[in-house]
Amino acid sequence: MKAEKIWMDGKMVDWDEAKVHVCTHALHYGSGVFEGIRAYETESGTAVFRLKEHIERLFNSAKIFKMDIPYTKEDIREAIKNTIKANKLKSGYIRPLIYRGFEQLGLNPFTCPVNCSIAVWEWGAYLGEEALANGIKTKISSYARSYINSTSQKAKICGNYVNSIFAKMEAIEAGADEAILLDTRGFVTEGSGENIFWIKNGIIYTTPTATVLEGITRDSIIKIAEDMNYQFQEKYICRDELYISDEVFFTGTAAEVTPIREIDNYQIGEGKRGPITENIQKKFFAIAKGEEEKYLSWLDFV
Ligand code: PPE
Repeated sequence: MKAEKIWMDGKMVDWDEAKVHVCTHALHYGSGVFEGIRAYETESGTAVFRLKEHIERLFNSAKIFKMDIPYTKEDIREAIKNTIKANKLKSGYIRPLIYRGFEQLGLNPFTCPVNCSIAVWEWGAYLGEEALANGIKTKISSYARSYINSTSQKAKICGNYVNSIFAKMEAIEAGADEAILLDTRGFVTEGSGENIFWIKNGIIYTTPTATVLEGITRDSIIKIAEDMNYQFQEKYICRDELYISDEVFFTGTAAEVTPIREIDNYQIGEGKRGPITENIQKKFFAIAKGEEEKYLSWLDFV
């Protein structure tokens, strides 16, 4: 993972020079918020997928975490496009990060400056090409998703991801590709960095948003599913309902639409990408690559 240039506080700097002080507040305490965005190659050039919604969520995360971003949404949008251009990136991943910088350590963040950076790089399939086609093996985590009143799930806060990293480490060491976290009551929430969908008798389900990150891919998939005339419902469920689903898949900017073929050694459906998952996945990629007229408004061309 490496590109040429990174945007840091208004300047384009060389990748190797994009450094911070070791006393950066966010490095010690996770006091930052970030976004994960993808750009896809289309016939009319590189397009950023749902950029407006990602910037909106970035500013909402910053608001929740009481950080004043010293730029406007339009500045950030321009900076993202300029960073893509500076790196001649055709398709890949975009990572804006707003973080408490260095002034003083100690938990009070208010004395520290709010710094901003935007990195972009080529990033193929998050869980491997093979995962997109054949599905992945997952494990219900022994780590509960952080209690809803512990921090904020609406905000994409750096420190929130410690919870996900514990779940991810456990999953990998158990021979799985990814974790599924339950909330403190035992209801299914999401993956370490993905929302989850399941299908039973032709109906597509996902969890309500209160206890999970309100994924932009999640929102896209709901709109796509409704457009394709599938029935859709939000529902709180326990782990066993996943075991007996016909199909299960993850959604996320990084993960895109990744089928799940196994959970806790239970085979899901036929143990491979299911037919409805495949239809939705195909539609999603066609839209992202600019092949669907109706959804062109989701693309922001560089
Ligand atoms: N839940 C969590 C916890 C999460 O981190 C993500 C995105 C999602 C749901 C899906 O949200 P969206 O991307 O808007 O559809 N995770 C980001 C970070 C992954 C990483 O490894 O870093 C991502 O996919 O970009």
